[in-house]
Amino acid sequence: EHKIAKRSANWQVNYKSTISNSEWDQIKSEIQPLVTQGYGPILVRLAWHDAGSYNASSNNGGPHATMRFSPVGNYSANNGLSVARALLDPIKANHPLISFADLWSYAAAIAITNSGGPIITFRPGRNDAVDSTDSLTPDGRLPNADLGADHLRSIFYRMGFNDQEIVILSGGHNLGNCHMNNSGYAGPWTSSPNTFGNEFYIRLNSDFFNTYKNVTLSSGKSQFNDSSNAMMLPTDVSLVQDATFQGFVKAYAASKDAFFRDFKVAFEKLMELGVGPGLGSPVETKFGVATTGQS
Ligand code: DDH
Repeated sequence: EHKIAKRSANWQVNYKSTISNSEWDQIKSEIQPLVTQGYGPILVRLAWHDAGSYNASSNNGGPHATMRFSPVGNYSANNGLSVARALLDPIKANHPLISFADLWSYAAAIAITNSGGPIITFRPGRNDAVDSTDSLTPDGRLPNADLGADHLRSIFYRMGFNDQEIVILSGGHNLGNCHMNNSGYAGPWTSSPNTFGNEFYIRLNSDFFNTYKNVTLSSGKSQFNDSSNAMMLPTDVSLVQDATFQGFVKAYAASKDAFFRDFKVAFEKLMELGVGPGLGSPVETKFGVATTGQS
């Protein structure tokens, strides 16, 4: 952690002055086909797992691309994310000045922005761990899907989030699927897993326990499925079992606008855990729109 802190100041100055607006736009155009081919959700999961290693009280962890190294890359929570890293590696090779951590975060912001979600502001300047001991965080910093509300609180409070932000960020599950080979869970949360909306909350809020049944999969994992095999994890279900969480679920089921407004803020905070101030000006995330903010 200390190596990162000592290196960051000069590194950021150098970095911000060397990537031009047109190069940022080029990077975005190379990420675009990954999103249109349906990889948006796994790119979001990659950036979230990088940032979600943060510990606010010790100010260590956070988005420094430690997953490139063992042991972090081999933590079971990160199963399957080598696929996402491999998709982005050629873009890093074309643009060696961007850090891995920024590339992952930029790809996630681009995926959400262009999948029907709110416009996510991306600011560059995250530095990369240089080896397996640099910024190393212990296993167990990401949520365990088998557990409940107390566990979610201990994991997300550690990152510096509150109860409302736990519910907001869990809305990441408006995108994507569980894959038996990665996690032992299976299926999408919504009817359109490549479109970001508020369906996750609408489902949790509509007579959930009569619509979904608890099922045990061949992996031994227990999840909740509806008749079309849309799924919820035990941790997702805890969002309606806990009265405080449930209030926020109701609010976001009722208003997609409220969810988008709050998700934008919370996701940007997640992507910047432990790395701001010192980040550069925003870089455009919307397809087909040129970056003007970066000099
Ligand atoms: Fe998640 N997530 N996540 N998640 N997540 C999985 C997939 C995806 C938990 C467990 C799982 C967030 C919070 C939690 C995304 C985004 C976010 C999978 C399935 C599991 C398991 C992986 C696989 O089998 O391939 C748990 C537990 C929590 C929690 O309790 C809070 C958050 C906060 C986000 C976010 O975006 C901010 C996305 C996207 C996916 C879909 C990936 C894919 O390949 O599709």
